[in-house]
Amino acid sequence: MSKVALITGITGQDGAYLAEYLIEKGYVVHGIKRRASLFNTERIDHLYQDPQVENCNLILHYGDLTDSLNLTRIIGEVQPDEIYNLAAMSYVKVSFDTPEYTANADGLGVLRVLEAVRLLNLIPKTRIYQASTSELYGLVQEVPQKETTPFYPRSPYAVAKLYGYWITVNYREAYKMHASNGILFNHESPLRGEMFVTRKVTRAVSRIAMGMQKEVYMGNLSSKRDWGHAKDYVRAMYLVLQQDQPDDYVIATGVTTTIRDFIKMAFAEIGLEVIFKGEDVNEVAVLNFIDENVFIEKVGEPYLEKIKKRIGEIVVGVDPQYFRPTEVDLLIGDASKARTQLNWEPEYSLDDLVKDMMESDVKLMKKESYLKKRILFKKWWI
Ligand code: NAP
Ligand code: F7E
Repeated sequence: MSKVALITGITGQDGAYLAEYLIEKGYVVHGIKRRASLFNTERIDHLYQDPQVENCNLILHYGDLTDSLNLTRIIGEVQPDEIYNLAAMSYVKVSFDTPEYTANADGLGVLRVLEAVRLLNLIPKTRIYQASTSELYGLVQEVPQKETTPFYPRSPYAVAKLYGYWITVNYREAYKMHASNGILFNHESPLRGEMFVTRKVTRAVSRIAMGMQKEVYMGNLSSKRDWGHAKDYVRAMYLVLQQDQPDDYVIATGVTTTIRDFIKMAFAEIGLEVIFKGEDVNEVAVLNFIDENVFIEKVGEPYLEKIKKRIGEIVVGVDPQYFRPTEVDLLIGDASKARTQLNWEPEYSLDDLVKDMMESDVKLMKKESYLKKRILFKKWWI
């Protein structure tokens, strides 16, 4: 008999990779998808099967983490062996604009899932993974951060996730649920949402290289993040639920990098060197040097003449609209517990991640420029 998993947030970055991973392992995967005016299933379209297909192994349900009746009905119908609660309003900056909704979806949403499992008498059967986050550490109280580091959330998103973390622990202790938190540090991929900093950078660098865009405006260039690859991190989620005992785990690479250095790495990946000058809101990056062989190999000869004319010009600036009211300056995780108990190791380095994202975005932008598709790049939300 195949195991049955239910993934909330299946249309997101992690939901898509996790669905693919579990289907490869022979699971039947059910996913909860919000109703939207567009399909919004691009990340999982390659996995989709019509429900009429025999032994269909991906089944989607309309639902929302703010709707407990609907969650209880779906969980009752699906009778999952494992629930991965990945759905969330996950963009920290927007949580300052929509704090009440964020608390509802990211905080109370977790309670709704746990309570549905309890009310449906599924505790002996269903294991629950809660998508907790390194944002819980916020104003960090210890470096590096591990499972025992005190939390100090710095955004409505992180405060909502704090509730999600503790209600998961409480249901585990109160009702003996197999409910675990993965405290995941930032993880990225070619499927990362375009508003998050790494993807914003890899898209912009690809477009600048092809002459589709002059420059990109960023927020705080000095904050530091511990970035891993989402493919490694969904594997950790799976491992968390395969343990006999539920527990909480930090998942991180142990390497931290500034936004500024990530930008340099993205340009360097396609043979472009940028130099940062100035300070604070006046900081800029200027195109300094082109390794023509690398550029031709990674981007293509037709784009070379145009980019050569841009040497000495500004390609990155700062716009304070991207600053946050309270910032998380430094994240670096210690995943020793996951390494020892889950036997989890990341396979991708930061270099591998940058390469994967740049290759994908160069390809994507070439296709979009060929199709002359209008890319809404300069919209304020990215
Ligand atoms: P993501 O790409 O933003 O995906 C979030 C998913 O949640 C999407 O499928 C979204 O649906 C869905 N969603 C949002 N609000 C919902 C609601 N009210 N009801 C039902 N579904 C809803 O996020 P991700 O990067 O995959 O992250 C997955 C989870 O891990 C999130 O909980 C996030 O907070 C957490 N996390 C992420 C990271 C990271 O670095 N990626 C690190 C730590 C923790 P739409 O497609 O319709 O928007
Ligand atoms: O910002 C700085 C920004 O939006 C990273 C979510 O998945 O990971 C993510 O949250 C850093 C911050 O991710 C821009 O100020 C500078 O310091 O990519 P981000 P995040 O806020 O760390 C955690 C673990 C989650 O749980 C969340 O769900 O980059 N930054 N300039 C910028 N950030 C953005 N987005 N855009 C900029 O222009």
